[in-house]
Amino acid sequence: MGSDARGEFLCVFKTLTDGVKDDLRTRFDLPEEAHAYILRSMEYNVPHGKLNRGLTVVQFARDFYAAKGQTASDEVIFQASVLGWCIEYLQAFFLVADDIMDASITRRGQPCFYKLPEIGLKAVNDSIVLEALLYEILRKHFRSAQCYQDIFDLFHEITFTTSVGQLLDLTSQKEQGDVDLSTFTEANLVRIYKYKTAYYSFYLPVALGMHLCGIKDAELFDTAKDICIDMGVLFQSQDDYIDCFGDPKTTGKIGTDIEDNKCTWLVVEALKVASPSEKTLLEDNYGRPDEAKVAVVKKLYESLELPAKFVAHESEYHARLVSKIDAVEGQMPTGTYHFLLKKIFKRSS
Ligand code: DMA
Ligand code: MG
Ligand code: MG
Ligand code: MG
Repeated sequence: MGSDARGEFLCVFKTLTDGVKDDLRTRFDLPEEAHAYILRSMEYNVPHGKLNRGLTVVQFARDFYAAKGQTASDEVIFQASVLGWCIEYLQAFFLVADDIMDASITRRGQPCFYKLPEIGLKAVNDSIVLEALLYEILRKHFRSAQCYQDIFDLFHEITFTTSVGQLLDLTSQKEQGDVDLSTFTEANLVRIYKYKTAYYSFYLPVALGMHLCGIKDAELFDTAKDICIDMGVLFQSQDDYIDCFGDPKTTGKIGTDIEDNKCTWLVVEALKVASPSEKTLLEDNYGRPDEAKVAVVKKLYESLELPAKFVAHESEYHARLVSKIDAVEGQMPTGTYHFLLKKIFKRSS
């Protein structure tokens, strides 16, 4: 999918935004200022990411029809784009809230929404408005579609799953300064990854594409889930890695995991090889909002050769995913999985 696909997808955002603009006017008796506030939040928080989740729905529709020797109609591509934007709204809703909870500073190369002096904790409500807009858009465009109920349920189910994942992420940390290394286990890590990231980032776009294309076979959804969850686990380990070792100019966000006492790939991996004195060093420096202490942890990660271990981990996961995808060839179109894998393998943003 080239840059024109991204351009076309962004055009649909404009159409949807114009629709929301008009609907807000007829729906509520809003003063101009409140109307502008909602539109600003949408423009600020929804369209500036990589759009991988949204574009995946469109890719799935193209691949599904291509596998039958057909071309997806403009109507199908538009519908897939609407669903894609619904995921991007869902993502905006999660991220606005996530940045508050993680005390983050920047997102997608701009200040986190709550960090804007005129926004602050109003961003809590703005995240709720973004979620509500998803369902407004969905109803407007899918109310009479056969797949509406399934899609509606799926969005709710996966929102619930993701919120449970966020809860696990947030409660895996003790309070700042209270470091309990025993909770940083691989089992806890994978559970957090699966629920907070994999379902909404990978399974949701594929499953929406499947519903849109009329796929009903529950086994095919299970197969898709299996591959997508693995991909999501890889993706979140990358997110953890670049939180510490990425370049904020490329990632668009300044890492906060060490300060925030998070259960991450890096800390779990460090504990597998750390000596007793290195574990004490972690206990004394992890989970504190102190630049010097964060630097001590980063240095420890480097001396434990975590960057090299990460390269190996990524390649191993990639190889496993390729064979999983190869194994379902013929059962379902696999182009979308390769599209996703290509987007994420060795990513730096
Ligand atoms: C984010 O995990 C998960 C959700 C559901 C938004 P994270 O806090 O590691 O993400 P980021 O690094 O982008 O803040
Ligand atoms: Mg975060
Ligand atoms: Mg978070
Ligand atoms: Mg992160």
